[in-house]
Amino acid sequence: MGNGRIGMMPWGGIDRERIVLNEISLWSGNKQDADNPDAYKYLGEIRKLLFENKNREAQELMYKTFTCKGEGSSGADYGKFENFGNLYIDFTYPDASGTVDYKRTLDLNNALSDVSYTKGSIKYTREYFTSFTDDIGIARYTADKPESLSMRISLDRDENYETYASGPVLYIFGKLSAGEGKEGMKYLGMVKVENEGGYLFTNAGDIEIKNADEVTLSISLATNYNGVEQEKLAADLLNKLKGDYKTRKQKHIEKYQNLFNRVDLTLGKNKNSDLPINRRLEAFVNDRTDYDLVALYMQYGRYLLISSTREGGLPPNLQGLWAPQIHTPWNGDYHLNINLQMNLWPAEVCNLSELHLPTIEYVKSLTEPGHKTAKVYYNSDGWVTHILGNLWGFTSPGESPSWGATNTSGAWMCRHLWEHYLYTQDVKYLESVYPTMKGAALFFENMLVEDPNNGYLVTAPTTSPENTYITESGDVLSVCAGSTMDNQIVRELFTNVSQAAKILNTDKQWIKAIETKKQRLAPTTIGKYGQIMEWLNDYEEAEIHHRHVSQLYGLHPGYELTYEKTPELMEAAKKTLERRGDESTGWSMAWKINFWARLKDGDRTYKLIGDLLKPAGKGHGTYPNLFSAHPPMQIDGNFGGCAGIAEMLVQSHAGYIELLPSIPGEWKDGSVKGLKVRGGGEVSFAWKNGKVTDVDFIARTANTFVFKLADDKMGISGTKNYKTENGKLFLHLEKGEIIRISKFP
Ligand code: FUC
Repeated sequence: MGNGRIGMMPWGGIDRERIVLNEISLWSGNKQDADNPDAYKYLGEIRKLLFENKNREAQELMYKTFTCKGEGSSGADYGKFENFGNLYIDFTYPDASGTVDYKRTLDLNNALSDVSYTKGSIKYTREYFTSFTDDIGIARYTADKPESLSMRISLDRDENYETYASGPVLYIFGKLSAGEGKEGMKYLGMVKVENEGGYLFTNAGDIEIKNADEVTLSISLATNYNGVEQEKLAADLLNKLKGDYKTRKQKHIEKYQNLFNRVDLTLGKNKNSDLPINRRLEAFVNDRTDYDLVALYMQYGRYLLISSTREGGLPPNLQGLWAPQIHTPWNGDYHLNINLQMNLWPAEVCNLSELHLPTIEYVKSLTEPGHKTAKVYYNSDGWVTHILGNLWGFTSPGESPSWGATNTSGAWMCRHLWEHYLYTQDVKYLESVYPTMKGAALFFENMLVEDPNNGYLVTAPTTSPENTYITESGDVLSVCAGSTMDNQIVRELFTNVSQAAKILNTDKQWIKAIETKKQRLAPTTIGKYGQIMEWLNDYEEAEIHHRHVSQLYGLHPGYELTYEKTPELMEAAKKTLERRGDESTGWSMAWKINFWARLKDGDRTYKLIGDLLKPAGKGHGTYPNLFSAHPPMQIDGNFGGCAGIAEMLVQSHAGYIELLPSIPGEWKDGSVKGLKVRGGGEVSFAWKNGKVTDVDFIARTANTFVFKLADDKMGISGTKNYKTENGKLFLHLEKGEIIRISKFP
């Protein structure tokens, strides 16, 4: 459960219930200056070594000089997203006989969860939600016979906490660690216990309920991030609770549904579709006709995004906001060489555009520290950030150049700023993010350097995220100049910033300079295996099945590669994916779903969905609660998979809107409602025998919308303002106009 700020995971135990609590801003660490002031002195030498093909020496020098100051991501200053604590409910039952009819549900339509079971002759029911309206968590316990509920309620955490009870309220509070001499974050959690019938006893550290008819826990969590008074906030939220339970629950559902109900997907059920989700996943291994599971997975991704971020809040981190531990893997941070980006892939297409904004605000907040980092390391203007991202504005390179040197992360994030504009066409918004995009471009305008071996302007030093290559002399290295991903990202950034400047009618001269530099970037090139080269040299990769497929950035999320513009590169992209293989970490398979969808191979796309949904066990795939397994659990795979399913249904990146670009042959019939397209439209349609039948399209903004229609025998109603040309339909629509495209009778 989650409402974009607080997260809860009720584990549903019968004798002992554990509810894992999270709050999105609960981070240890604090602001730090991690920029190494001496780094720039070595930049020239590192580049010289690279251009003399002394890559090993360049890398060695980088390890000594061109990293962050201090311990980087393992340091106390950097910090980590931490679990808030655990709420335990230990039950005593009047009838200790065995449990039957146990059932646990997560209801995506209403953002509710429940547990029910029978012990002896008594049926017990629990209901949970994290209220979108009251901003607190709820756990409610009932039984179908009076006086049947007895329980002990307590709170704990693995470290840095105190807990006590006073009256009907349990408290947990503490202060997290930060770097030396720094103030750690403070937090306070309150659980208010209300019983109907029976007795409530307050002990020193817990609350006991005896023989109640009904018990409700209201869970209020707060931190002092951004100057909030955590004690006041936690108490205020509880004090403000008004109205009866039913009304409050109804309001929660309504607010949630404002977002969730925008999209609907129907793909068809089979005999397995009503199995419990763990069994359903197992059944899917051998029988992939449970198409409804795919629809569910897409909606689950939307549910998770709605639950883990909200306007005015923070982006979803590596665990979304569902960390069961203090020491979250990879610090539960904002990794910026694929992970945070992937979390937001569904935002626009899946009609949750406003949920993109917290991440966009986060990117804006990096420009100030990133400006300093740009100066200190590269003596460049603008701003830069590398792969590590935390709550505290960390922008320096990571402590190990093999993964920490990538400097196109901020530029990659800028595609999110631009895409939000493409989907909303909101010029005022574009104005507000233009300085951030421009700052990222200024950095590369200054930082790019000519590679004397080929005359191209390259990023140097850099890496192709986390992958290693083998040199002719047998060295296995990461550091290089001008990786393919960097070239594609910088080309895209320069293109987008030029377009933005034109729309905003500004920076004419500067844009010319940027355009000139853009022409001098290395093109995406095909190598000896017919693959897309990952580096400027056609090196062998040390790990052929490496999880990152950064050289295909231009296929997805970028769109430098399309069948229309670069047919040979599209074939080379297929070869690249064949060489890499399908099975990998959760997020890597999710990315491959998107790649194959862009390659318009529906059957292969579906095969990858099967790989992603494979029961994870201890490996990669999907856990029984549908969380993605890197392993361990990492939320990006969920979001990437969700976006990939949308990408199978609608694409709008290549200058036109295409429906069903990449569904498998076996998805004969289906329908989808409410997906968004670039240009500012919303599309709903049905298909039969793999062919689109009816399309309802709403222009959310005035524009000319171009459709590529497989079937030209379609009729248009609702407008006369259209023409068809070369298999494309051009519709000029005013804001709010609704049209229907349907098959002629
Ligand atoms: C990237 C990936 C890892 C992991 C980490 C959080 O660095 O290479 O696989 O997902 O992020």
